[in-house]
Amino acid sequence: MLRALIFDVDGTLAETEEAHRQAFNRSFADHGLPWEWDRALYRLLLKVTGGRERIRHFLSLHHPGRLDDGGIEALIGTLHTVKTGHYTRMVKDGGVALRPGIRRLMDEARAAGVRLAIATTTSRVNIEELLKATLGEASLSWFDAWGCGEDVTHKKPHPEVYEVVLHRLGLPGSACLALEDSANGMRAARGAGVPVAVTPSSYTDDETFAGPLAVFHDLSAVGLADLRRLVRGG
Ligand code: XBP
Ligand code: MG
Repeated sequence: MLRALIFDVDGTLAETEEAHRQAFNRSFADHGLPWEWDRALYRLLLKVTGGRERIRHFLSLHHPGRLDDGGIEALIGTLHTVKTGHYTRMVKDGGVALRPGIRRLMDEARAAGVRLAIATTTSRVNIEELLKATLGEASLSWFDAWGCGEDVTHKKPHPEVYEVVLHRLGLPGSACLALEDSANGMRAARGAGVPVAVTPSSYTDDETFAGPLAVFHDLSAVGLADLRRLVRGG
């Protein structure tokens, strides 16, 4: 029986990655760094989850010598903090909308007593601002369990964030369904024994997904009854 829906955030609740990309670039410019992540490069960099990890990955590919600088970890931390400030301002200003069907699915689940949870790689403040800007302040209390970047040692595709969320929900993975947009997210959920439905986003629509229960173009025509049927297996 389906007891909880576990939502990924970036790419699943909303097409956030374009705002993340612009926020990274603004932070680089603020620090006088001539780095500019265009869409094609960002698509490749997204294979590494986590903002600080992504900057490190970029350096390893394009400026490997910088990784030997004594102050590089401090610089990466500062760049990421400033990037988060830019990102949350964009979200507060209404720059990111929910993807189709998300609001209705949450309403349906809450009305039916199916619990809601979040399992993401991004920072808690980013999720709070996104929920407040798109669903209103009260929506913060709709979620019984949050798993965020700060809560784990290993980010997706490692299953840790899902393990944290299952522990906080007090449910086995088989009683939940994860909604994810990426292969990394799908692997994380499956690694924790959580069945997954995938809805690719504009930055993951070229990925191949092995093993989800279903792949939906978006969730506009997907109801709770459809998700229950998926988990039951027919
Ligand atoms: C998305 C990510 C994040 C965001 C940036 O993961 O990989 O790193 O791109 O956010 P998910 P931060 O879809 O699992 O939420 O800079 O805060 O890491
Ligand atoms: Mg995602």
